[in-house]
Amino acid sequence: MSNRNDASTTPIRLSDYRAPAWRVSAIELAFDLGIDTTEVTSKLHLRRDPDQQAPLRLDGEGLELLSIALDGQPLPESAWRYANQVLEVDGARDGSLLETRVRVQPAANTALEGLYLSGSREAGFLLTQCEAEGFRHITFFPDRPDVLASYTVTLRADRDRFPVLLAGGNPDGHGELGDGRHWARFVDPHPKPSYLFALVAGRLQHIERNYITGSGRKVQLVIWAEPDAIGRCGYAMDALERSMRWDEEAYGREYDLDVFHVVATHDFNMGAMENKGLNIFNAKYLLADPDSSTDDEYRAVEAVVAHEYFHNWSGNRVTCRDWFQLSLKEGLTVFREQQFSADMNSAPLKRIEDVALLRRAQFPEDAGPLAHPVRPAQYSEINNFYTATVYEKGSELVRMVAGRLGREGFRRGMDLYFSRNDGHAATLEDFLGALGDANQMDLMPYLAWYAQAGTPRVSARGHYDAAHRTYTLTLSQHTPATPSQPHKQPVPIPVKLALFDRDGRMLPLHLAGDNATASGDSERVVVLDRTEQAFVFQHVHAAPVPSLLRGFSAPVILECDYAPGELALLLRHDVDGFNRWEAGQQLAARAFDNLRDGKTTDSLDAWCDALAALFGDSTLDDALLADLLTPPGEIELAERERVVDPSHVHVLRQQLQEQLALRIGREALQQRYDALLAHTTLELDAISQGRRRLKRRVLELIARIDPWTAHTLATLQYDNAPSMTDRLAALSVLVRGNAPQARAALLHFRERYADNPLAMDKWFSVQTQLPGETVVERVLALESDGAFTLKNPNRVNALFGSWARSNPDGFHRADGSGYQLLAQRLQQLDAINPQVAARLATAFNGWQRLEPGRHAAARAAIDTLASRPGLSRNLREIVQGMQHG
Ligand code: B3K
Ligand code: ZN
Repeated sequence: MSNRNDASTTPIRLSDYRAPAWRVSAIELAFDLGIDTTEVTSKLHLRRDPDQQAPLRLDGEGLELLSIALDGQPLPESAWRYANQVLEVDGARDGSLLETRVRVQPAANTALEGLYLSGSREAGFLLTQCEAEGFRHITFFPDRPDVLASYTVTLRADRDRFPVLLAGGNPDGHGELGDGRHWARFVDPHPKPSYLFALVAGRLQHIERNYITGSGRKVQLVIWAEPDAIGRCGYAMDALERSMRWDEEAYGREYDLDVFHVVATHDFNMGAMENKGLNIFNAKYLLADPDSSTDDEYRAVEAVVAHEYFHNWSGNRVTCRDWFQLSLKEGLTVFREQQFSADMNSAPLKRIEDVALLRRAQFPEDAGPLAHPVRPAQYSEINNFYTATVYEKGSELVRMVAGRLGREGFRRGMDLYFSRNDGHAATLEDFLGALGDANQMDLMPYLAWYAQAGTPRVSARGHYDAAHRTYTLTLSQHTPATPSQPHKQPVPIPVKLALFDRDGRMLPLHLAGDNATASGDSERVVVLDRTEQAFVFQHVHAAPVPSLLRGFSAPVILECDYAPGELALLLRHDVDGFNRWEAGQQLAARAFDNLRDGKTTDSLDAWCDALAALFGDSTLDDALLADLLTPPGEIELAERERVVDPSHVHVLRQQLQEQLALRIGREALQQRYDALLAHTTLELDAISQGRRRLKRRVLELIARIDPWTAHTLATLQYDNAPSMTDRLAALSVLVRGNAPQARAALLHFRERYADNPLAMDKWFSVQTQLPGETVVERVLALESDGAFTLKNPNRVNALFGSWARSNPDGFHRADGSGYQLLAQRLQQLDAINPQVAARLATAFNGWQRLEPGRHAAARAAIDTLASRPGLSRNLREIVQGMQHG
């Protein structure tokens, strides 16, 4: 356990890991709950490791110690010391019982870690957030994930103020206490780490449903929310049931308690939390109704409900030995969630969405000052490592390995992983070991991926030998240096590929040296595990076009010397929906280069022509067409530049879309828009969602070439929209286009949704997407709106997060005003909520490659922030990383 005070940035290192000297077999907790003060009594049943001599040390932060007793005897002050967030106790032995009583202050807890108040003092409720190290804000404990204990939790509180009392585990009685107070007890039969502890208390309403597991056990599913939100929980309940069934069918995993509680809160630092038997959700990922949620939000609710549920096995039953193994549960659970979403919706669209996210969020992280391996070697503040690298790249690593094993092999490996490690705290070696052992395969070479930061670059060169009818594909890999990792090893890179002839047909593959069984298939995987390798395909009758990295078979950047016509061919003919989109993305990036360099328009022409042709193809799925019509985003395009001018990137991307719109033609666009509009519904099925997605994209393209018409259509769409998806799409077109109609629509939206915080977040965030100079002024104006507060993480992210992350042109103002504003707010926010401040500070990522003027301005803002006294460990680690990374 750590022994650090707030001023300390002494890193914790993976190489320093030691098994705990003291464990806790069981903990009995009793809470006397109150909003201003809550008292917590804890009884720890201690076990000592006979091979270690260390004294008993327990983590505890900000606790007021009221009493302490060992084995029934009150301890004199000389027998314990509480300093630097560690309580050291003399005289404990194996089997001792340590009893402490502490006082904490929920209403004063603005960091939303430990026990805190959500909402107002009058109407709000109490809840906890423990991962990663929040439990030490509640009581003294060895607060590390490899200490697994059985929990018995008793809650006592005023019945009127806290009619609902919940904790993880199964209910084990409740009753009255007299003088208006009542109690409830919960017992969790499954030993768990402290980060999975949770309680909730307050005035909440619920919906419930019985679920019968595959083996016939009855489980009560209950979703809790505040009275104004309970009507929006039905979709989450359906999603929960689908998730439970899916995990039984896909992985043979059943739920293991009698009850499963889920609670929604508006005050939460992240998306949701998988506490055992008592999941707690940011309302953003639980509540859904057509009037206030978009289609994307519906899918996010389904995905996050599934993600947290899947953690019950990948995270809770098998947990992490230490926080360096975080991706063991997060990468694996993201992967399982992605599989589930692909099964529930469209697999290619899901893959497109996931890869787009990886490129937008993880590749820049891997290329910037905060780059870190999926299993970091050290950290100062663990909450800073819940990153796209640990989650999204972590999931890609699982996907690669799963792809190597095939569906059945992976299932066999997962069964072995779960059975070997059930009830234990495991490592990534345990994971790869089980998957490998179940398949007689050595997967340890994949550990190199977990240890090495940076995105590998794979370059592919093809050579066709007409005389011998061979096609030689030479693949090589190189991973650029990242902070503190100058030299990189080659990693195993599975490249799934196919070859197309010039008519767009897939060719049978005969790889030299291959065994006969695989020969003749039209798709296969080759593994590049050295710096350079050549793969020779035989009996190839004409120079083929390779389709590489199909389905995005490895998280790398592929560089291939395609001619524009070859990419256009794949965009038209590839049967792999993902690779079809991918060909379009590559071609669009080259079209962007054409516009920037002004030398040729070959790629621009090929891209526009291919898409104009596809636009007229009525067999194409609307949602896929919408994605095909969307070029890579500004962040992704900027990643390709050596020196970045975000305004220039913005202008060029706009021109790219203008060229596309002109090529498709205003008439064709408007006809398509009208046809889609005629089908406007409220339905949530895939076809209706696809129509809305395409309608938005078409409207945005019209706006590039005929703003007046687009704004007229958008105003009508806004006024008549039956769903939030259509309403917000229209509002976004008006705002981004600086349309005169935007003002009235914004006023209307503000009034209509004043009482709906999640909809109000959208009102804030859409306005941060204003183009150009005026956005900093708009952000300042929005800050003084009565609905803005730095205390609510969703609101902070809606305003500052959306601005700094999703509007690069509006954040990176040439005069540095954007950087100064963000740095000032980060300092204020840090005093309220360090986790949210630290995450927002990562918006400075990429500053080193900015053009000289912005580079200097960003550096000045970062340095000024770094020099401020009293920064939290969270924010300081990020800001110093930005400076020195
Ligand atoms: N495990 C939580 C994240 C906890 C973040 C702590 N700072 C949510 C999830 O990944 O499921
Ligand atoms: Zn998770």
